[in-house]
Amino acid sequence: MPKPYFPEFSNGWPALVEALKSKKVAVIGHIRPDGDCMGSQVGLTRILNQLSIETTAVNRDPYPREITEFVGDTPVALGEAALNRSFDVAITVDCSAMDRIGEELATKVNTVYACIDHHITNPLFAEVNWVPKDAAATAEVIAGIAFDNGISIDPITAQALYVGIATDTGQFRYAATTQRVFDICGQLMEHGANPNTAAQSLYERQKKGRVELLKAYLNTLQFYMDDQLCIGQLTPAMFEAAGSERTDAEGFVDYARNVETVKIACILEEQPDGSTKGSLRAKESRYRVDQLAGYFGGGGHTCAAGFGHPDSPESFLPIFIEKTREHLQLVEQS
Ligand SMILES: [Mn+2]
Repeated sequence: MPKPYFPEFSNGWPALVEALKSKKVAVIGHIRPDGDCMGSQVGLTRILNQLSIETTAVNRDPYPREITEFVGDTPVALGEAALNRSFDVAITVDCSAMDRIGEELATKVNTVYACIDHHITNPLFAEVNWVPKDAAATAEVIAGIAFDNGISIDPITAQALYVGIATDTGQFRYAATTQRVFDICGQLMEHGANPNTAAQSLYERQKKGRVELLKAYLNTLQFYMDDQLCIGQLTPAMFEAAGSERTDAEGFVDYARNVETVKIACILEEQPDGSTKGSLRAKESRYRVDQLAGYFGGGGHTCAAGFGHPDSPESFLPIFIEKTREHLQLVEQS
């Protein structure tokens, strides 16, 4: 695929850099950060610092254990430090909406100058919005724009951006995995990204607690609608019994999604306050779980979405099954 990767946004890069000159910049990611969030924050923060713009990656929550090592010597303010950090300009990365940065940070940030993202439901809430909805990862957007502008990146930046793309594409399996993704990853490797060491850190250092949690989670899986819908459950008690933490459940929904007959998979997770968090996955993009999540006030991508609901999982379950039934009928008719 010929460059430029993102012509519609890359032309705006020089103006963005100009606007940030001599400002203190915060590159803010979403709560409960994942690989793409970390990779995008680390990547953009390092690129801006390289251009002598004082920039820090700011996140309400710390990064999960598996991805912390990719941060290297990047300036970060995470958790408590994020709330105390002062800055002039906010840029959000991988945030589908303003509230994804978390309530605590949102009260500090009045306006977001630039929003770089790839979520189909993004309402374009910043002054500058770089949100190509066909991109597989925010890290793909950042890497592409950097390469379009001839920026040379260091190996830590390249590896972090690579991790963002590798994780958000489900290791290059999801529908958004285009030739552009591979071209950009090839260019990231030229700059020092290493798929093998990345994969070892991401996938081959699982804690025993995660496997214990997985054992319990698999026992909760239930099938509905002629096995087209699979729902799993997680509770605070399960995390405690397994000696695991919230981030250990990352990817569990795929065990439900990967069943041959399943079109839509879901985890209903009981929150400490008794409410429900839903994580949705679709086998194909036409099943539009972003719309299904939207019925409950959530959003996301066509194949991966989420929502929160005030009811307990137990009382919400029949409501959810009924809505999914209606939704799938509409999809099949269209
Ligand atoms: Mn992402």
